[in-house]
Amino acid sequence: MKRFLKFAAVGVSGIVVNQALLWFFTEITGLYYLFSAAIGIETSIITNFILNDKWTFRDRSHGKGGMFHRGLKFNAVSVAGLVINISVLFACTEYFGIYYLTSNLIGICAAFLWNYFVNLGWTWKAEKPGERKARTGSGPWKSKNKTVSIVIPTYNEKENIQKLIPMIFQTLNKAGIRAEVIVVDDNSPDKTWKAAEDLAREKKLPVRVVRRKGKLGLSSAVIEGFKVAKGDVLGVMDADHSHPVEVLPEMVKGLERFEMTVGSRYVKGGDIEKWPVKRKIISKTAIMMARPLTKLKDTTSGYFMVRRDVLEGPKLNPRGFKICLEVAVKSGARIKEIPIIFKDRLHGESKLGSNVMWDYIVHLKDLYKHKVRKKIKRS
Ligand SMILES: Nc1nc2c(ncn2[C@@H]2O[C@H](COP(=O)(O)OP(=O)(O)O)[C@@H](O)[C@H]2O)c(=O)[nH]1
Ligand SMILES: [Mg+2]
Repeated sequence: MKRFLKFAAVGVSGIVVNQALLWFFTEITGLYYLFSAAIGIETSIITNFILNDKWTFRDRSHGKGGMFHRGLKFNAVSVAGLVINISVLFACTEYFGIYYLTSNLIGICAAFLWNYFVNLGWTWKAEKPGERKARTGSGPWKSKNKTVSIVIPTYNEKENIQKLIPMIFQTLNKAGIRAEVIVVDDNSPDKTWKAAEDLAREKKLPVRVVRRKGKLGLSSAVIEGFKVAKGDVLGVMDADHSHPVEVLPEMVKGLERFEMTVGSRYVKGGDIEKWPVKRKIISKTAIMMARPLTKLKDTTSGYFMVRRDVLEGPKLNPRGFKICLEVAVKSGARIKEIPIIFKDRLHGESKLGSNVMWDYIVHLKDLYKHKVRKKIKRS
C-alpha cells in the first residue's frame, strides 16, 4: 500500500512538471504547443522514473539490466499508459456519452493502474532468490557510489563511541566511500546516546541515534538499526574498538564479489590480542559447535557487512547476541572473511554476562532447527 501511494505521489509530481514545461515552452519561448507538450511529457516520464527508481522501488533497483534498461521499460509503459488514457477518454465520451472531463478522470485512473502494476511486475520485477545468487556470481555489483550504513549497538560506551565515530568516517571517506552511522543505544546510564548526538551535531556528521527504552539485547538493537539504515550496504561493529576500522574499506570492496564480508579472527592473518588461554578455548569450542551450520570460520564474530538485498528475505531472530551468525545462516549469503586482529576493549567493561554461553546454545538450537527445516523443504 505504501508503495502504491508513493507511486501516486510521483505521478502527481509528474503532472506538475508536465504542465509547467508545457506552459514555459509555449508561453515563454513561443514553441508550438504540441512540441511543448512532447517535451513536457518526456521530461515528466524521466523525472517520474528517477523518483520511482530511487524512492518507490528503491528496494528493487539493484536488479539485473541496470538503470538505463529500467528507464527504457518505464518509458514504454508510460507511453502505453498515455495511449490507454486517450483511448478510454475517447471511448467513454463517444460511445457512452460521458462528460469528457469525467471520461478523462476514468482514463487517468485506468492508465495509473496500468502503469503501477506493469512497472511493479516488469520494470522493477522482484528477483527470485536463485536469480540473486546467479547475479552475485558474475558480480555486476560495484562498491563505487554506494553508501554504507554502520550500525553500532551500545551500552555504556560513551568514551569509546566519541573516539570511534570520527575514525569510521575518516577511514571510509578517505577511501571514497560515503557512510552514515547509526548508534542504537539502550538508554545507557552513562548517556552514550547523548554523547553520540552531541558529537554528530558538533562535527556535522551523518550520525543517527536510536535511543531505546532499556537494555533489550544486542541482536534486537542491530535489527532496529537495520530498519532505519538508508545505505546500500549494512554493516555492524562493536563500539569498544575491538574491531579495527582499517579494514572497513576492504569489507565494502569485498561485497563486489560476495554478499557478506566478515571481520575474522580465525583465518590466516587474523588473531586475538591478549586473550588468556581459557577464553581462547571457550571461543574455539563455541565455534566448533556452530561448524555444521555454515562455512563461516569465525562464527562468533560481531563485525560484518552485507548488501542490503541479503536482508530482504530472511526473518531475523532478535533474541541472542550472535547476529552475524544469524544473518549468515538465515540468508545463506556467500561470505568472504577478512582477517582482523581483535583487540581488547579500549574503555569500560564487557556487557555480556554469565548466561552468554546458555543463550548461545539456545540460539544454536534454533539455527539447527531452521537448517533442518530448510533441507526438508528443499527435498
Ligand atoms: N544496544 C545494546 N548494545 C549492547 C548490548 N549488549 C552489548 N551491547 C554492545 O554490543 C557491543 C559488544 O558488546 P561487548 O560488551 O563488547 O561484548 P564482548 O566483546 O563479547 O565482551 C558493544 O558495543 C556493546 O556496547 C545491549 O543489550 N544493547
Ligand atoms: Mg567487546
